[in-house]
Amino acid sequence: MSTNSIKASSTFFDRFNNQDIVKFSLTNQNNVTVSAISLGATLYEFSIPTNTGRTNLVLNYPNSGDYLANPFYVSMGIGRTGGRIKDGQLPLNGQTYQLQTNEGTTTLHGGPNGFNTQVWDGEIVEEDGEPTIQFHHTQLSSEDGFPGDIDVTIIYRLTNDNTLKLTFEATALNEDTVFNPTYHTYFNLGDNDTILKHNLQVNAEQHLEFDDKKLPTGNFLSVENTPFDFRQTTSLGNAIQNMQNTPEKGFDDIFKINDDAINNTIATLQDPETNRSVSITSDRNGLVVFTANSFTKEDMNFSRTNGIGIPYEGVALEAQNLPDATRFDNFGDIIIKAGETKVHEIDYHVEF
Ligand code: FUC
Repeated sequence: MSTNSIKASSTFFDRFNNQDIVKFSLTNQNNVTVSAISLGATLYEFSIPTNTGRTNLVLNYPNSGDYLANPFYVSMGIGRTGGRIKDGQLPLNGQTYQLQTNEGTTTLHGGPNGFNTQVWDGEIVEEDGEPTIQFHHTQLSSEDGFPGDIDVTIIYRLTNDNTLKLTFEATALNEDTVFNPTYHTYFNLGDNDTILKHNLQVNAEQHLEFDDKKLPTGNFLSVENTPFDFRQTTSLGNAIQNMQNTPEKGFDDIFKINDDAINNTIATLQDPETNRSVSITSDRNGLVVFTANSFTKEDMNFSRTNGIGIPYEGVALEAQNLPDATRFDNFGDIIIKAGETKVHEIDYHVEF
């Protein structure tokens, strides 16, 4: 007889590029379900029971093909490196590696063959008496152009206090390389089509200055007296309103997490209408906030909005190290030495 308090299952999801895509699910004692599909190790569902049924707090699509039909990485696993690398040129150990590019001259989110494009080997693995979802993939240098091959495991653990713990483990198999994965999770906690009524709090005194390609210049800007000031719980709708004079008409920005918040709560998103919230814990110094300003009606087959995309439909909160970190001395360490293993964790704690 099983004594697990977390229930696990796996089912066929669909066929994509001649491969079976599998969906794995975990459900806790409060009837909270987390599921993931093997394409991109994507977070597919983080659903809670409600008075009328269930609500999924993350954006998703019905088919695997929908995920790569647009450039928005909807709730997908991102790696080797989240964010942009200037000119696709990775400085490492005094050398420069030319990577594959996928946004003009820039390498974005691991490039055109990044983690999100891979079909991961998934399985339910019991750990400490509870099931977990574990995705495994060996990312080859010959595949994505980064130096060295890495063995990567992404683990989903769900607790009975409604926390999803995402762990990334990477071992550099043969050369020094870089590892700065994230999840491109778009939350919409409410019952509306947009997040404009949500509140956001971010433990960041500073955000990054960009050039005109959204590449970091290396300068840190104070959030004080700007729409970037989320130190106190702030209306996201008002903040977005105050960004209407920017090309993005919203946020697509990188916050530098305060030192004392690292390994603790870095940000909290809440929907006052439904009283639902998610708090994010991370062991790294960056958070991208992307308010889905440029979502398009076409090519975004969202389940939530019946097959169309809507600007501000969700907010992507991408916990990671500051991007392009080997270019700047003070951005943090994303290097894995040959033979070494590095582990990172992002936790989402929901309340409802
Ligand atoms: C974020 C942004 C990018 C891009 C992507 C889908 O990471 O920084 O601009 O639009 O999301």
